[in-house]
Amino acid sequence: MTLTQALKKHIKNTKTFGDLAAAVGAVETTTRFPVHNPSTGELLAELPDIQAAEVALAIDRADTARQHWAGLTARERSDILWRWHQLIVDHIDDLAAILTCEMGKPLAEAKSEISHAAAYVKWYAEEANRIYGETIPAPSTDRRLLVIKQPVGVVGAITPWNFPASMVARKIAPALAAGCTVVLKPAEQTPLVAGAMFALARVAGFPDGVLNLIYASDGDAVGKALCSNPKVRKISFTGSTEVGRLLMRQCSEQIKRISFELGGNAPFIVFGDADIDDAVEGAIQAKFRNGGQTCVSANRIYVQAGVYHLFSERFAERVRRLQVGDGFKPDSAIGPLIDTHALAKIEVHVDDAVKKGAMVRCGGRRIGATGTFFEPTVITNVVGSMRIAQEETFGPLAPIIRFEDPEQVIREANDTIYGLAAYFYASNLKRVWRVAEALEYGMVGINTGRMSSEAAPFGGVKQSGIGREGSRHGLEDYLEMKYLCIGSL
Ligand code: TXE
Repeated sequence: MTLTQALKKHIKNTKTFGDLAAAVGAVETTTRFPVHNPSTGELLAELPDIQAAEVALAIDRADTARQHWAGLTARERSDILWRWHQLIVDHIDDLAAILTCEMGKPLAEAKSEISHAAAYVKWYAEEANRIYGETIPAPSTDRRLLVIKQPVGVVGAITPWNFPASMVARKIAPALAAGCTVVLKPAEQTPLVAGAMFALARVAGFPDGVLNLIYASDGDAVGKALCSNPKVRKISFTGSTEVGRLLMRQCSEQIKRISFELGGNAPFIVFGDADIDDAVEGAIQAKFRNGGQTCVSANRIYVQAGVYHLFSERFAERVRRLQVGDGFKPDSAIGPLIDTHALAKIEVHVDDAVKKGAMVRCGGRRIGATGTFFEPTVITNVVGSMRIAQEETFGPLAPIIRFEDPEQVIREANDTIYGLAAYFYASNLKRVWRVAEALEYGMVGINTGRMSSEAAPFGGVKQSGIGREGSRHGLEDYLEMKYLCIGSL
């Protein structure tokens, strides 16, 4: 059976884990949990539901493989990463189809995510060769002072369902390039594309034990097993701030290294001097990509009074044209929400805003009885006391807030526990610098609604996280620094 056939079988026929278990290097067990297609409710697969004892086995495997992997040359690790990258590119159609099946996003977006995932693997295949140390001018002639970089060790990685392929690549590729071994637990809603990527990694030639996959429905149990095991030296997590807090407490027991990418509440500010058509397109990108289920989604759209009506009209008009439907239909721009909890949350946010005086300009309701579809929604007359202005909605709901004073809007934009991404549109250069520097966020998009790149550091400040992913900074998070002092020369 070819790999492509195996992957197709994995999602189409495999109601039991079957022959792909060996191919993906996943830990096996007898209990199963189901994976459903959110567009149709169809059962896609039943996967092994790993418990704590089996997590310990996976950690042992990663720990045993650690010295061999770290002992290879950077070039050898890089070559395997390159092969993995090429295999991901070669199987983009299958991987995208698996992703759309289990997560629901439109096929074109799924393909773009797979390309993005491949770009991370390529980037870190290159970076693997550039892990440099330092020499330090010594205070006396009989000594030499050096700094070398070494892998952190076994990494526990936990990923979410909203970008189930690119989050896996963004964590695993730098870890492997640094010489770490990995135990990954993908989100229980979207484990299949991770399995497919692991299958390709096996073909690429990663040695046994370097990559270990944990399929599990109970994130809490796996999290505890990873955090409490002294062989795991670092936890890399993307998900909710609530779980991030919990993991941080658990990691504090053994002072484990952590990288966290958590929730956001991104402001998107349109100043009076902005190009309004550009700002509308940027807001569509920043709000509705992935159906609004992104941590960098524009959660609060502030528009200056002079252009408020013009922007709101054009934006609502553009949103009305967005088609919602099954991700496999070519005209679908927005797929389903991930589950019924997400649907319920967005309905609560709409109701709360309407009760407090906001106006629904378009959308506002769930669609149909099958699947978890919600109309793309624009709400105006929003004020800071409404839940949509304070909490991450994580869905296709765009609240528009009017403002007068540029300094006041900066204060409001910063008035949140989060600090991941912010966006603004303006043309005055003095304003551009002032606002870019004043926004308390890890990433600021200026006259753009899209900024994620493998070449740039992605991550947040405040309660949005710790550390950065992507770029050379993302590699540093998987390296320890060791100071060497050579005496008696
Ligand atoms: O996240 P969880 P959920 C935000 C977004 C969303 C909310 C809830 O606002 O509405 O979080 O989403 C694993 N120990 N983001 O419930 O629970 C879980 O199995 C260890 C933002 O899906 O944090 C999955 O693999 N792990 C975010 C992963 O954590 C645990 C993306 C994420 O699940 C665990 C997703 C535990 N106790 C949601 N509990 C982003 N930054 O993009 C769960 N998990």
